Amino acid sequence: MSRAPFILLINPWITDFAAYDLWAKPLGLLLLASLLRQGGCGVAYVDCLEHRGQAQGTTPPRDRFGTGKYLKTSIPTPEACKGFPRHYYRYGIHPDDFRTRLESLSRPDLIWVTSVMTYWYPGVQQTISVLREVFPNTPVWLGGIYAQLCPEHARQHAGADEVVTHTPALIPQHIQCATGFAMKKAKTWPHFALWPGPALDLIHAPSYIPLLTSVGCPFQCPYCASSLLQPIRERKSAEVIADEIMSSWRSYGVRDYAFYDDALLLGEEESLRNALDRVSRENLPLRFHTPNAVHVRAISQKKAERLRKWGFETIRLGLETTRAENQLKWGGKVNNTMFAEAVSHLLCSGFRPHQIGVYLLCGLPGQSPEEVAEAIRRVQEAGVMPHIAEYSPVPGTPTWHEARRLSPYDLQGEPLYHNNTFFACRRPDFSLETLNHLKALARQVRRSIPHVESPECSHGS
Ligand code: B12
Ligand code: SF4
Repeated sequence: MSRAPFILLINPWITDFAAYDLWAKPLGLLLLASLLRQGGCGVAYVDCLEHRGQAQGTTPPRDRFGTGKYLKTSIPTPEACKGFPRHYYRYGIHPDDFRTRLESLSRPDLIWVTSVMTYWYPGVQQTISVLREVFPNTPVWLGGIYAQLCPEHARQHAGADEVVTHTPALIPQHIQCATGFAMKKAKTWPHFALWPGPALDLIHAPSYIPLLTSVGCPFQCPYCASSLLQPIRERKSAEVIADEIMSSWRSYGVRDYAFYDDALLLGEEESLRNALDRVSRENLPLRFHTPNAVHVRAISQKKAERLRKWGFETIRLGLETTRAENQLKWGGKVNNTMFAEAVSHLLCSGFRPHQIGVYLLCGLPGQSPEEVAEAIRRVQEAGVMPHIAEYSPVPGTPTWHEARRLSPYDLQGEPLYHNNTFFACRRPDFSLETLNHLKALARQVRRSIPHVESPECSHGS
């Protein structure tokens, strides 16, 4: 085929014990959509996680800042997790809605399915099986984080014709081999900094906008897959970042923007800072959120003041632990003095305590419950909000090998055991009950933090 192919992009269902749309859009797929369009391909997009559903008859309301619940259907708990004391759900639209949406499209030449958490693979399988029913003759490619972290599992179980794990640089060539079509602007694909912004027009009624200004991270924390997924650090220019933000404001009028960067505030002087200075001069009522945590070491007094002036609303800091030996072992990126200073700078700059959340790792191999409780207390003393991040063993990371040795579950063969809620690294001295107790303790501390609205920043409406 040498005519431009028509590619159908799919954001699959999530299957999990719990899921909440905490500014979670399939950003990778939306970026690919823009690259494909730029290359001359036709694209369509179906989002199994859309909030509006015909068959379920309801649309869950949006919470503050555009986040919210997904539609959900109770489904049987997979055999591997039988006996786990939580209900299991498929999150997203009803299968009948999905079929109706697919049947309204002309037959695609290729179908691309993305994937995020490794333990959401049953949602990917179910999505692909419906795609096969409706478009039996169209090749299905699977990419994304599950595909990259568990390629062999995905090849055996997902039901796709191809599991794509190579870098985006090679995708245009791959499309040409499959369809005969030579993509325009193929030289853009290897360079994230040159990519167009995500195809936001494909999202139905966006309530927030996902932003990615950089890829990669200069740290190599042993439990994290950042360097496996994005080995090269690259950042978009100030001009491009500012244009992306302002054009989405003009097109959608949405106030909330969530950054997905792994290292948003590190080395951002030339780009993010100039971009947000420029955006802030426009006096738009924008609110920025960092659900993926920013580096504590990057928060100087000046930076904190700028964050406030730019309209940052939700700040999440990565503290992880307050024990010095583990701070060093887990990446050496933070210590308690840096943490205390960062919180003080943020509070002095006008952030309210409830706007500052602090991620604490919980249940890593070698970590004791006392260590987590101590960290919760330290965050409480600082007067801000502790959030427990239960350990999810991530394939290919250094801690993964330790986790496999320690866990009684087959982490290698069954990605369902990577689920942070399932907590497969539980052990006699760190049980599921202990984990739940620590989560309750953190919740109790959060409830004790006064929720005082901050006055809007100078540029707010
Ligand atoms: C943003 C983010 C989040 C967001 C939400 C993301 C979402 N969309 O749902 C928030 C903050 C909510 C979040 C939460 C969590 N996260 Co998270 N998150 C990320 C992060 C930083 C970025 C993901 C992203 O959007 N990347 C940007 C896009 C551009 O990349 P991409 O999706 O991979 O797409 C590219 C390619 O894969 C490819 N591609 C994608 N699809 C397709 C399809 C085809 C056909 C092809 C050809 C190519 C292709 O092309 C794209 C462009 O290059 C990753 C780390 C990382 N650096 O990737 C962790 C990561 C995914 N998260 C992780 C974890 C552990 C968590 C938490 C469990 C943390 C915790 N303990 O609380 C929670 C779980 C939440 C839940 N509900 O279960 C782990 C994964 C764990 C796992 N076992 O899968 C990661 C890898 C971080 C890590 N620790 O290593 N996360
Ligand atoms: S600093 Fe954060 S993103 Fe970077 S490697 Fe460590 S955990 Fe991953």
